[in-house]
Amino acid sequence: MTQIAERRELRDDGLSGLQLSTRLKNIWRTPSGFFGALMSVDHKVVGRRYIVTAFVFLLLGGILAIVMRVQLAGPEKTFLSADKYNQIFTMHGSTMMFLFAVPVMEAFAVYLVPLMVGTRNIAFPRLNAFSYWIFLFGGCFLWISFALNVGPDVGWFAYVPLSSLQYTPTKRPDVWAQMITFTEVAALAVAVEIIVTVFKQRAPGMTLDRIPLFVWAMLVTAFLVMFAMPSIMVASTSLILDRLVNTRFYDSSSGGHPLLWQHLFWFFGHPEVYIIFIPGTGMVSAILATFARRPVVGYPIVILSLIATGFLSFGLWVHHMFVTGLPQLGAGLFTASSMLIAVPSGLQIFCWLATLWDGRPVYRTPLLFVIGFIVIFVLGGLSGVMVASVPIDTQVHDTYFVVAHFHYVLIGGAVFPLIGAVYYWFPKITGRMLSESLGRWNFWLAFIGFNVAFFPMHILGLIGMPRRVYTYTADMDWAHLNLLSSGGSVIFALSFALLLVNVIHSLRSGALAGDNPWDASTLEWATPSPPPPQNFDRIPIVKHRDPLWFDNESLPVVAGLSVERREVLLTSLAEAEPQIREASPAPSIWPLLTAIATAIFFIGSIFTPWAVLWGTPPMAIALIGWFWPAKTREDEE
Ligand code: HEM
Ligand SMILES: [Cu+2]
Repeated sequence: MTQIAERRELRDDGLSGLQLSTRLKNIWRTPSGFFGALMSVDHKVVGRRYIVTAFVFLLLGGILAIVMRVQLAGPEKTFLSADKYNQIFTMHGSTMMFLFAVPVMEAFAVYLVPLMVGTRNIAFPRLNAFSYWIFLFGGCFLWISFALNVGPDVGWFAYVPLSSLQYTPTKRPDVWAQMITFTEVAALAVAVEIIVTVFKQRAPGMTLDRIPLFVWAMLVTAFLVMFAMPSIMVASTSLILDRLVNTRFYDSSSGGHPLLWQHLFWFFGHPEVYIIFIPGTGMVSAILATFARRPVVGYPIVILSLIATGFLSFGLWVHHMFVTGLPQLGAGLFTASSMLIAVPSGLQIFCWLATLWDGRPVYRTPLLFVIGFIVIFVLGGLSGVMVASVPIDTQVHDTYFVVAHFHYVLIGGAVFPLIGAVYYWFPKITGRMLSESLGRWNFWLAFIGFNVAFFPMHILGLIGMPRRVYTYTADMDWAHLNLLSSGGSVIFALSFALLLVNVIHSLRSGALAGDNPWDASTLEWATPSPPPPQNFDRIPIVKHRDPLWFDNESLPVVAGLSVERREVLLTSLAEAEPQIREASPAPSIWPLLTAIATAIFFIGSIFTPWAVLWGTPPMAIALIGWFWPAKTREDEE
């Protein structure tokens, strides 16, 4: 304390524009060089890495999808063996769910949420870096195992007893189970960061009812992650224990129960689809407001729907288990709750339609993807309400009808908004625009390709084709529809190739974007594109839900933050009143080292329980390095 009194620290109110900007840049920048890059704790650097890595996994998962569709294009093809097919559909489903869909949404949040709430970095930036590394190692671990022919082959939900030691004595289910642990640790870390960033680091004046809808969506998602992920980590860890040290969690002959697996899995698995879909709705709301040229109709309704969806999503997991012989009352209850959740989703859709109706829509590529989303997602919702009914589900369970249904909701509900989001935020992230004409081609190929690929699967399911079969005979009459579906898949895949071409072309020679190319209303567009390391030279004061539309000339700002060290402004939870200036951690190599130690621990414990013992000291050492107190001044009021 005495030191502080001795010398006045330099604050941002003592500097002019350019001086301030250069000083802040120096304090907040990521160290240069390869080693420096490994130390980065900048949410934009980590977010970008996260997004690119998740898209690489989309590419890998997509290649597997095409490989499956080649095998199924005609009867009795021998392109893939049954064993390879099992590994491939498991790898496809697991990659898409755990390495693409959830991480990519979190990645966008890591990049965008701090910008949107007007702060300089995410909360717990080192944890953020750790989260990325752990996700990367988990993904590589799964794919390297697959390359070594120990890729999991028990389906993306790895049901026992199939995944038990008795029926699958290889290491394949262990690989799956540990991949889960990696990715869920990463997801939980990001969830905590998002919640704290939104609750404590919003710009002054951004009261709860001025938070952008995308941020609200990510906040609700973060809570879902916190409550859902532990369930599957418990499940996968007890599976490993059963397999490795002979516990009997899932063994009915010794008092365990195989259905315990299904309950634990789906208590996570159903909220999981909302963990993927709710961020999609946030993207949709952001894009719609900008291109309909008006705020989304019914802001409070949308938020309440998000929260209601979040709560309800934990009350319907048993609809995945209708054919396990439930008591009738239970089946009725879970049918009702499954249908109930269509209500808040429907409300949101009406709010979006009203926004379009009442706005002056500009049909640029991001908006096209949003409209594609509405059409496809509603179709997926319809087949969803169908399978919520026990008699229908009993009929179509484990058929291609279900494969059609969940691709409609997953790709319609998450991938379409996501590609729209790529077109929308790419200029902010890279400083360059994507080509609009390629974008239109991208959209139409995706929309047509998707429907041709997946609509016929409904019919295939209804005429009896089961999922997870590696081939079928000619006399089944499934050949034509399968061929059609495979053709559609190729068109759909081409649309992604076009996106890649567009991205590469734009990175080389795209038009420069400027700060706010779409004339959008939220704070991320108040920064240069791409944003500088400190995000904002001066922290804005928010007086309106759409600050850039209503305070357009010059945003009011707060002054008084240090320009000698990394500092963020903490504000109160509801009213966002300034409370305290807090130091924000500097770059560090320890998150990476901790992640390496953790990875060795996780992978080692597939082979021997002793890994838990010898795996701990390196982690402890890494954590001590991570938390070693640096000399920083105390936080000030
Ligand atoms: C190029 C686009 C895609 C195509 C052509 C495609 C195709 C397929 C096919 C044919 C199956 C069924 C395999 C079988 O039951 O024999 C399947 C399963 C699955 N797909 Fe996709 N898919 C695509 C994209 C996606 C995306 C984006 C996601 C998630 C976000 C996803 C999630 C899943 C899941 C969870 C399964 C279940 C795997 C299992 O049964 O264990 N797919 N996909
Ligand atoms: Cu469900």
